Amino acid sequence: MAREWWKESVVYQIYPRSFRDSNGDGIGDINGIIEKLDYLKYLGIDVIWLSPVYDSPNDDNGYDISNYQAIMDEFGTMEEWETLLAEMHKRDLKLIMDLVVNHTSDEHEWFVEASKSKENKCRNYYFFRPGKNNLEPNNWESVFGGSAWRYQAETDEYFLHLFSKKQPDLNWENPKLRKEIYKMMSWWLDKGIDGFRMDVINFISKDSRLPDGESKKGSSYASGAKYFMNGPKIHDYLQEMHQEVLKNYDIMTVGEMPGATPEEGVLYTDQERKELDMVFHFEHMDIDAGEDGKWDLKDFSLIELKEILNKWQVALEEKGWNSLYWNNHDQPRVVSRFGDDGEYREKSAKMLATTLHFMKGTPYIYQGEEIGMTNVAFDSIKDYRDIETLNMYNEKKADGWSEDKLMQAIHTKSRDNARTPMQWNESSQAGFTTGDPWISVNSNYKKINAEAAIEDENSIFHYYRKLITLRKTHDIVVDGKFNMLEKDNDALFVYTRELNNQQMLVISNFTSSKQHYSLPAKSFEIVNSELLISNTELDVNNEKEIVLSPYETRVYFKK
Ligand code: TEU
Ligand code: CA
Repeated sequence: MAREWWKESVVYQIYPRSFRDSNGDGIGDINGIIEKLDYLKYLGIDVIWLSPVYDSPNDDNGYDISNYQAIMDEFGTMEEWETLLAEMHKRDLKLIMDLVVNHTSDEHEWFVEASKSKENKCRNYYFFRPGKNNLEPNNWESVFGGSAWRYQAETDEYFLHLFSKKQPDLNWENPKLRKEIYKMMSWWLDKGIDGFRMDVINFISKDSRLPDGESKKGSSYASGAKYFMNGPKIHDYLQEMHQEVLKNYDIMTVGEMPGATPEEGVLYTDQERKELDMVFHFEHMDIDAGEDGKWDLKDFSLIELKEILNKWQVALEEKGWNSLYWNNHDQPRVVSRFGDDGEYREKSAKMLATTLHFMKGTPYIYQGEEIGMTNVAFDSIKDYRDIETLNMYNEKKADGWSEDKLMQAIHTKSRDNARTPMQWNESSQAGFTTGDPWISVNSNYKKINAEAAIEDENSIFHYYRKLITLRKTHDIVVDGKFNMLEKDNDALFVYTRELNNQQMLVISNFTSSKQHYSLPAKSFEIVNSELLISNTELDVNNEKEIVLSPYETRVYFKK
């Protein structure tokens, strides 16, 4: 069946600051990535999503861009970036870059210009508004805490920043601004990149009235999400972007869409609508958050997780395409979050990978996931670097949270869990740097590192290689229809895939205890099926009743 290359691909996300430092300044860089391309090729991935490497003051580690067409000095030069792209293409690896166009850095020349006067030609590239009754123009809060508005005395107005104070939002209502963005996108695509991951792209259309959000009890600010998520003109802008830029290239696009529903996911990814190819939704990333948001810790429910993933599989079955991910640079590490990073670390990491990779969609592997890297638990807030974490610490401390409660929330949910340096080997600093790393290495690196994983044929790393190979050798993994079983089972994640007369059955035990399961005769004929992969040594004789050991996973296949 002829299909787009990105439907068959496995994507690996690199957070450059933490991947590999080649010059000893403690910061990952482009030459460090070049050093590791053979490792990535050996893993078997096809595409690399590179988090931002553009000029940036690093208020939000590169997601605050001051020049879209220059490489951040700490990461290297444009020539080194060109070499990276050439070396990737030489290895038949594709590169998608991170497109961050909901906002720029406040050090971007557009913003520097815009700040000079209300009449400046760039003023309307951003949201500048007068205050109201000595308050901000509305009551929206920033994703990183506090007001989403920052006052500028020079012109006696406020500007909108949904993220940090140094990340002013771009005004997409302005056709001149949109044209500048499209020109920049084409400039990168003409260099030969293979697509974009688009940062909070469903935030770019705001309700132009910028109305107040519903105030929360005891908080002076409110979420404005309903007025900027999936906003009034988002589809117009994406279709215009497709018409002006995207349609001219054989590329892949994935939109990061906090707050998107499956129904919106179809609108964004139905190829006939000529918008994007796939989206990252967040519904499964919010299930261990209470009503006060991510820091309000809550145990996750497997039934809810299955409900959400099933909803997205079913909604995008006919039209649209799913991204499949557990991890990225903003999320805690999945083996600590939904698995067991203690006794069953390796087994649960393999189970989680199996459960994800046999669903329908394009799977994403975040750096370190392939070796089962875990969350980190630094003793002191001084060891943390992420602006979201540091703002939360100060804000909640002022609200009276104890040090224990603060650190427990940070250990569980901080984005720095994903940003400790990649663990390459057991030498000092895990082989990430010969200098002092910008953030400390997780102390478990002597046990958990790529070199040890490559040497151990039963490692998570080699298990990921098998998963990727199975995707390449079995059409059913890409094209098969998904069907969730055992929806009300709070211990087992069970589903089938079907393609013509082929069938696949995936069974995963999400618990640390044994689980009994009677194979579903009607939806999968176990007889004459083969065991495709498992994280457990099994003497399978196609019995009807099975007992799954802790975190055991099995995949049966029948053609
Ligand atoms: O993230 C968007 C986003 O919503 C994140 O803030 C995420 O949901 C949250 O941090 C989870 O705690 C994108 C980038 O991935 C993130 O790194 C940036 O900080 C953010 O946009 C602003 O560019
Ligand atoms: Ca470096």
